[in-house]
Amino acid sequence: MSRGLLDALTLVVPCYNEARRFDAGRFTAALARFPGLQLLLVNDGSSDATEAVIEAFAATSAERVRTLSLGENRGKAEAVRAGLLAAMDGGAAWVGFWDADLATPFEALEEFSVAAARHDEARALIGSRVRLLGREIDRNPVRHVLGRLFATAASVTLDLPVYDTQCGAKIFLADETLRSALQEPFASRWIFDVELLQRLDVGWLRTTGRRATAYLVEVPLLAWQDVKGSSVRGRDFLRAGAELAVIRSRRNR
Ligand SMILES: Nc1nc2c(ncn2[C@@H]2O[C@H](COP(=O)(O)OP(=O)(O)O)[C@@H](O)[C@H]2O)c(=O)[nH]1
Ligand SMILES: [Mg+2]
Repeated sequence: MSRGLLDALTLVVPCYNEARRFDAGRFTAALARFPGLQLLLVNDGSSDATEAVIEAFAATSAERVRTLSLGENRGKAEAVRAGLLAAMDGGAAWVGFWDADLATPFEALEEFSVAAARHDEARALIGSRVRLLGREIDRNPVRHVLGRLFATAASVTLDLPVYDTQCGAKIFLADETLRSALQEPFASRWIFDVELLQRLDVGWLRTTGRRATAYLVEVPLLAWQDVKGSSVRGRDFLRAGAELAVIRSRRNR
C-alpha cells in the first residue's frame, strides 16, 4: 500500500458563500508547510464573491491550487463528490475534503500523517472531535450534544463503532473502491459522510472480504473550533435523522 500521506495529497475544499470567512493567509501557510499538498477549491454556485476570492487565491499558487466551479448550488455532498473525482483524475495518491472555515486547522495534517504511518492498512482517515482535557475542542454546547446524539445514531446505522462521522476533515486512499463509492450522487444532502463510509464499507467487504474496521482510522484532533457563520440549522438535524433511515434501508438492498 502506498505510504506517505503528505507526499501526494489533494484536499477538496467545498466553498459555499465563503467570501467573508475565507482566510487566504492560513491556506498559504499550509501550502508552505506541506510541500506535497495540493488544493482543489470548489465553488458551489455561491451568490457572494466566493468565485473571485478563490480565483484570486488560486492565482497566487497556480501549480498547487485549482478551482472548480459548479454553475448552480448543488450542496456540499455534490461539491465534495465532484471535487474528489476531479482530484483523483489529477493523480493524487490520497484525496480528502476539508471544511473551508478551517474549523479543523491544517496543522492536524501532521496527526493524519502519523496515523497513516502507524496503521499500515489505513485507507480512510477521519478527524474525530473528542473532547479530552489537554485538547482544544471548542464546540458550541448545544451542537456538541446534538452532535453526540447524531453520531451515536449514525454508528448504529452503519453498524460500525465510529465515534464522529461528521467532522469536516477526511482523507482517503485514491483507489478503485473510492472511485466506485463516488460514482452515484449521494441521497443525502447533509450526512453524505455517513453514506460515503457505508459505501466504502460495502466496497471493501466485496473486494477484500474485510469490513471498514480494518481500513478506517479515526484521528483524534488536538484542536477544533466551531467557526461562526455555519449554514447548518436546527431543522437540518431533524432532516439528518430521516436521512439516516434512508441510508440504512439502502444497505440492505
Ligand atoms: N458545496 C457546498 N458547500 C457547503 C454548503 N453549505 C456549506 N458548505 C461548506 O461545507 C463546509 C462546512 O460548512 P459550515 O457552514 O461551516 O457547516 P458546519 O461547520 O458543519 O456547521 C464549508 O466548507 C462550507 O463552505 C453548500 O450548500 N454547498
Ligand atoms: Mg463550520
